[in-house]
Amino acid sequence: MTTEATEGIQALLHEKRTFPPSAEFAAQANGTAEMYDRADADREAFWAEQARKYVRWETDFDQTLDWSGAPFSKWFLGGRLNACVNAVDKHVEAGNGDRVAIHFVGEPEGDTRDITYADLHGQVQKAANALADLGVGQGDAVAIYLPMIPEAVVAMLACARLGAPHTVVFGGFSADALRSRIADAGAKVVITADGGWRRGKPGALKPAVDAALDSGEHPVEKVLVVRRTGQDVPWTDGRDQWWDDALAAAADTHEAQAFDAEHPLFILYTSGTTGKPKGVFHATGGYLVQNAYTSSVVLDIHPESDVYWCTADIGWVTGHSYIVYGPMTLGATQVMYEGTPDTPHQGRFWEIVQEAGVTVLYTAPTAIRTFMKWGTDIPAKFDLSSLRLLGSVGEPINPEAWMWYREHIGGDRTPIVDTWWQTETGAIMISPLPGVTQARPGSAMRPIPGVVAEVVDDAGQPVGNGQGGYLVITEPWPSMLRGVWGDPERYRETYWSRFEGVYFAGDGAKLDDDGNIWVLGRVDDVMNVSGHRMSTAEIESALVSHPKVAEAAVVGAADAMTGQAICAFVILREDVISEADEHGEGAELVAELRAHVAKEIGPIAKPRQIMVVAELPKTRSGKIMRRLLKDVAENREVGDVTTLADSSVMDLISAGMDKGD
Ligand code: 6R9
Repeated sequence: MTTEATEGIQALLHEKRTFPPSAEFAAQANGTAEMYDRADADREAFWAEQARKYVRWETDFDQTLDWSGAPFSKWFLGGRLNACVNAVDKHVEAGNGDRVAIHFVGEPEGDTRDITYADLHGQVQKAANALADLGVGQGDAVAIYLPMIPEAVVAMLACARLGAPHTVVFGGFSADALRSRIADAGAKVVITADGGWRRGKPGALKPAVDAALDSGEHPVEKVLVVRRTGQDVPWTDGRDQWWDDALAAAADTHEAQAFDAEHPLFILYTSGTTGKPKGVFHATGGYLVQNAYTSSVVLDIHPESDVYWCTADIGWVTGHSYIVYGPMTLGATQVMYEGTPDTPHQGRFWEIVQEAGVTVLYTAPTAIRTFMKWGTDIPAKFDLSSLRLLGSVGEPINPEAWMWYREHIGGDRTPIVDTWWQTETGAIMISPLPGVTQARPGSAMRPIPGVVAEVVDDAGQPVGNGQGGYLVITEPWPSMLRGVWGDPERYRETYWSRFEGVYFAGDGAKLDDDGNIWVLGRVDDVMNVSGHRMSTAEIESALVSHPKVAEAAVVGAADAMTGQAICAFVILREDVISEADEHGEGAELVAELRAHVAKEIGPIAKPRQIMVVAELPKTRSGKIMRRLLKDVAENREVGDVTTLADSSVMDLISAGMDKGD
């Protein structure tokens, strides 16, 4: 992917704007320029320093890294720690028990709760005792299937306290998905809720657990049920127990034990390109170190003064790393929101920012583009002046969305950190340091101090500036996955076999003229049209740069003439579309958009087909499921939609397609 790929990415390479931090921001920032030099000079010493700075070790480690069994790594050998003690007890002992840990905002308006570190300390001890009473001990897996409520955090931390690896399954996943994860992890206990609030209505969760457990063999002995919505739930006596009752019956104090740095902290399932989901697992020490460090130097959290808000769901790795383990190890105050951005109105996020005085906001490009679609007048109604830093994660952020985010949310003032990382990397890997980097809209910029990444060609050779290739990590890092649960061979095969001795992330990337990294998206999203390789992200970016387009998804559909043909699905911006666009033939608009892409990238990038749609199929973590769009574009029956946030979206798109043809 050398010369061909770079032909197609020139459109992004012309982005030259840079945004340095203000002197005021730089002066207070946790991340500094000299960290790059120090990490380069002695990487292991640098990580050892971060480990001792951010994490409390009950027994100090005596060796930073053991890479002799590569690609299996061990970090902070001899060290012993407890992740829950780091996230909770440590802050109470330091006299910060009165600090709010979680400012919970439920979906129903007015349903808020402030939970201090001292409150949490009480709850995690009781929950740990309750789990221990059910027979959960070190090494026993626990499945967590909960909505975005504080009990999810308490449940995760109580497991960590016991050394019981948790596996959190998205509340939006089906009973089938839950069953396969429970079985693979060998979970003894499931923690769930009666239901959760979603778009003004209670949505049931418990029946999915029953369905998962009713169909055949499973290792589950007990189910703990949190009361959230108060709806009726089916009950299995002897197996099911209310969370409240279990906690009430449990002892108040729990003495935490320290575990080996390499003890597994959690398993999180993530879908690969084929086959069953992989159980990515992380080790306690290295994971905690890199998450606390990046929460400090990238998200710039100052625990004594910031109000931080990460909008991710806890069932996604971003929720694990940047709601629970990173910010809480620092002792941050954060907002946790249960609902969707448009319930009960499209200004809900900005209302929360205003009311809670949020200073650091971490969200996803898909959300930002949705806000763009809803129009700038909505955030303009709220006072967002408390914000001082914005973050982006999950997919490439196109320069237009980046600029909109900075201008309309950040008041043209805040730095933006576009953070590249994965479930597998455990923590942020490539990102600006907000007080140092002159960020360029659309680029994740450079590996953070301590991380070494490269862009390589097909043969594994580093590409030069201005060229594209594969993004690889060339040195081990503390929060790297320790493997695929129960399948060491799959770990080696999936991540370490494409290029000799380096980790291949699965993403394509390019270097701009200044050597900054632009992540283009998964290489399986790279199309080949008449022998030209093009990234779906790049064409999406061109489409979104048109004033009428809010969001776009592009897929390569099989084409007898050209190998693959570009098919685009676009959502229009509500505040700029005309009557004609909305109700007319649409043919003019489609021609206008094709011409726009041709102008931005070149005639070769003109989509064969552009479909105007009302919604795009997305997973609960906000990723567009291109596989489904490809089914539509190739006139196939639409495949498995179980991981969609809203499975009816595909019916609408397919119906529109039939009409359109
Ligand atoms: C944290 C998370 C990982 C994949 C990754 C890449 C995409 C994430 C990105 C980004 C471009 C960014 N991705 N952050 N692409 N720029 N800042 O999202 O984990 O769910 O495992 O997804 O997401 O394609 O490979 P995960």
